[in-house]
Amino acid sequence: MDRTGFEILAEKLEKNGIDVEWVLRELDQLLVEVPSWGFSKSGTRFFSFEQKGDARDFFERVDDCEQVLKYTGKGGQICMHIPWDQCDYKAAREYVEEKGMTFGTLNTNMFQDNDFRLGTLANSDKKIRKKTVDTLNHCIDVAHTVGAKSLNVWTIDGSDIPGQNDYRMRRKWMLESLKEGYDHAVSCGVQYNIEYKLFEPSSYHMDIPDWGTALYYASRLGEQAKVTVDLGHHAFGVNVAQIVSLLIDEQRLGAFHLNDNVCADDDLIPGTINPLRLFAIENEIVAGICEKETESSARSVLQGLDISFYIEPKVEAMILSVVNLQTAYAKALLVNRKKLQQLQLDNDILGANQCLMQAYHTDVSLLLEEWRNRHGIQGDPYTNYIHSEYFADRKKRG
Ligand code: PSV
Ligand code: MN
Ligand code: MN
Repeated sequence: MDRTGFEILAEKLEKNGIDVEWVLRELDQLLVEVPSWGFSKSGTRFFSFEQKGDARDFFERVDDCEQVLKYTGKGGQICMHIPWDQCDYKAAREYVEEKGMTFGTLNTNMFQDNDFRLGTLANSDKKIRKKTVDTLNHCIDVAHTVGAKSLNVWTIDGSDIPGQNDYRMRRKWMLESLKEGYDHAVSCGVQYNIEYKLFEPSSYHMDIPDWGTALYYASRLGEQAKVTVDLGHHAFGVNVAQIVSLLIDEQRLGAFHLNDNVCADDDLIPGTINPLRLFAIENEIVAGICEKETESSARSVLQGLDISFYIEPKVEAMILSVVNLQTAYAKALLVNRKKLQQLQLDNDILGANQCLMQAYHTDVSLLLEEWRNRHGIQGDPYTNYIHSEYFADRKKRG
């Protein structure tokens, strides 16, 4: 009998020292969190274009997310967003669980309120800080109600011109407020992830601009506080893979917000602009998994997507996002680590690069197809979805 394309690939990989069954098992473990907000109308500060069929509430977002799971085999964890997903939370939990899905990280935004014009957790006004902490604690209660294991805290706090704010005072207020939320999160068994961002909405300074500051707060709070790395939140040229490796070593990498970008925080499909960067990041996760000391911290990293598609069709773009992430992860699993380590120790610069790039350049589509087949999914996720009944029906939404 003729050998299948997968069998030929597997033989080639085994010859290069890769245990293909191990790779397939590791693909099982990849945990992808899908953002509810990726299925709804979204845009820039100038305008949001409406597309027929955009999800109108949390329940429709769950329906859309279920399609991603159905066609890719991943994405059964949906991330809720407050205030965008305000609803009957008990009903939401039942709805998600009935579909065999779970709740991923609960995300918070505290900016859609005039009171937050000059900041939230680090606002100079004690009353506003209290209001923010109350909002944060409410989100933690919601996380508890729906069964979400972690909370993502991202704040808008910052300033726009020199002299506007006192950094020291704001650091003190930020720490105090974060601590109140942290204590409540710990009492509810909810992990606390702090997300940093270099810019936006403020342009002169942000109170949590980078991984170092986020790690500073996390360390001051306690073990349950971790850092969220959003790929769109750095200065140009920053090596995100290096940040990831350090945070894994420190047991402080809580989650990713995966996306891609050209100019800034563009929230594009991961791997469409810079697939090598995505691969390099996933490579650090796999490297962490392969070491005894870091295995559990690397395994527990939540591979969340944070994408707000501007003009792309939503479910299709989310399916491609998941497939791109699986692709990068599968390639990272194909790195011959022993060989790479030896080449690095030998200071064989180009040899080490070739070893890494050999994995990157491997076409893993047949490997992913085999993985999907073993999970009862036949064919290409994107093509299958656009030929589905759901795809046609979705356009009929009001
Ligand atoms: C901010 O840019 C951010 O990355 C935060 O994670 C928010 O929660 C998300 O985008 C959606 O606004
Ligand atoms: Mn984000
Ligand atoms: Mn962002």
